[in-house]
Amino acid sequence: MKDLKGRKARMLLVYPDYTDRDCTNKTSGGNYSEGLASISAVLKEGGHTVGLLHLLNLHTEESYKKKLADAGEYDIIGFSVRTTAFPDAQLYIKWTKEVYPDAFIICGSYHVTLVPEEVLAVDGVDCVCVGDGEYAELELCDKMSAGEDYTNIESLYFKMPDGSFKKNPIRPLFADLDRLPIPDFDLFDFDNLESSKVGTAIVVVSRGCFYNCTYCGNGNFRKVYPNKKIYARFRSPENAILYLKTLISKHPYIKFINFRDAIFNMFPEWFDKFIELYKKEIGLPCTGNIRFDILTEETVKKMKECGFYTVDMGLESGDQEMRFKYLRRYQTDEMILRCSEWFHKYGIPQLTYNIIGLPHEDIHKALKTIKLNARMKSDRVIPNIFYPYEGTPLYEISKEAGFIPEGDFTQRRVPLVQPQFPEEEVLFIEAYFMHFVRRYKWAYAMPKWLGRPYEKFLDVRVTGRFVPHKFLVWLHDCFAAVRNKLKDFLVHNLPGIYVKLRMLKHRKKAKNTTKEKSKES
Ligand code: B12
Ligand code: SF4
Repeated sequence: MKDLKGRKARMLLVYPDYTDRDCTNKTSGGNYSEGLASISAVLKEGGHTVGLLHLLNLHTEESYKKKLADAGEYDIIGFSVRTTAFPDAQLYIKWTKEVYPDAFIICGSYHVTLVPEEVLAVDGVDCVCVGDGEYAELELCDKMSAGEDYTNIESLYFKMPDGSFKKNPIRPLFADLDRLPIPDFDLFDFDNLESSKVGTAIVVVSRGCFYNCTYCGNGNFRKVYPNKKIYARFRSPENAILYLKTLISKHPYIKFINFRDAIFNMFPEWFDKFIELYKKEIGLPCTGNIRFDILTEETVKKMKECGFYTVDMGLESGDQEMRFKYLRRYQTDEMILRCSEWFHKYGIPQLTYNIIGLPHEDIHKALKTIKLNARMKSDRVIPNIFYPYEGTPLYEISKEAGFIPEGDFTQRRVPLVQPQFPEEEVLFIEAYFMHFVRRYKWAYAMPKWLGRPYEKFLDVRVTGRFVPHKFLVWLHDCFAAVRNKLKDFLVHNLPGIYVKLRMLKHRKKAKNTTKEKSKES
């Protein structure tokens, strides 16, 4: 039992914040994490000290130990562990124990919430936090500081001296997010975050989501709480504005707001009220994740007025059967196309998120995703390769079908091994997604007598038996490496030019959309 004998606790948060393990030399400013900034604000309010070890790339033992030593001395070391960061986190925990054998190690975040016992079983881990962590950690710091028994704290599981696990009940969620302090943005080297460099702030004014998409962890994250009904919550519109004002006053160079809330328009009434206030009080160009099925034309019109310069939408699959049967996203093609028309009408460019390589998918179904994007006239598309998160329904479906390979698949480019949708085809669709969306858009814009044969020609170029998928993927990888280097160079050395180019691009897009609109009318 650690006893700080009346001294306030010092906590170091370790955040492995990278997804590409091959980029040891890549310099990245990293991402903001609302969870860590919120924990820090609560602990600091309680008088404790908080530091951050923001790991922006895969570290070697030597570089990690040096960074840890440079960070100074701490009583508690907390690791934020999302699923794909878990293998590396285990290494960092081992190396931490070698440097500070007496450090108290706690792990939290999404992977821990999904499989707490698996994380607690890791050598060196003393405790794990299931679900939201602010007040569990505050209690831990307070009790450790006062020399009291801390093994009864709600939401924490402990490894006891005899190796057994002590699992405390999970504390109920509180409904009112306004009782949280404004996050501690300065925990991060905020001005150097990836987003700050392009004048953007990543903002999260909510917790959770009440939908049940089968590939997403949210359905399981909420199950851990005794009062899971209130899992999806937002700060009040007024408090969310206060959050933004605090952020902007500290970092006045912020010119764009990127709301990363799971679904920004989850509560339509809240959303309508918030965007009215936002228009009056903030007015910066903004974007966020929007769902089709709860949208009205009136709201889209208000979004334009309040400053939405683009919207992000999860389309995920263009095959309606896949959406209904495997993803539990009950949105028809008609509904999607109707909402998309509203965005065109009011001149808000659309970005869609798409998943390739879903269980039971094949190249023909994936082609439908490309085609639906083309019919929607999506302005930007992000194709992601499906990753089966443990504990999600789609993980179980993949496992049952025998698509999950043995051993560690966290670093595979295509995690599922499916005979009907081989790796090279998945990678090909991912690589050439935008290329084909553009071409199908042309096909749909042509008169039918020309568009139809062109569409058929494109179909053969995607799904034809003799398409050299593997070679084309290799070619694309070479091109992407050069393009990313150039973007990195601009962001890190000439950020001003990068922001200007980005603004120019958005202006050009907005102009094109207006032109298209006037042509249509
Ligand atoms: C905003 C967001 C982002 C932002 C910010 C990321 C971040 N690290 O916070 C951006 C856009 C950068 C992002 C990127 C990615 N994301 Co994301 N993202 C979200 C989202 C929508 C909300 C997260 C959030 O801020 N919640 C609010 C905060 C307050 O809660 P929190 O982060 O959970 O933190 C609390 C607890 O977890 C806990 N806690 C957290 N850390 C620690 C540490 C300790 C020591 C303790 C004790 C407790 C603790 O206490 C916190 C306060 O209560 C969630 C989905 C959702 N839940 O709605 C997905 C989600 C977290 N993302 C996910 C993924 C996969 C990614 C990417 C890997 C995607 C990709 N392929 O690039 C990257 C990873 C980037 C990274 N370095 O983390 C997954 C994670 C799944 C998993 N099992 O790990 C989620 C759950 C969505 C999903 N698919 O299910 N994401
Ligand atoms: S709507 Fe988004 S955040 Fe909510 S369950 Fe579905 S994928 Fe997850």
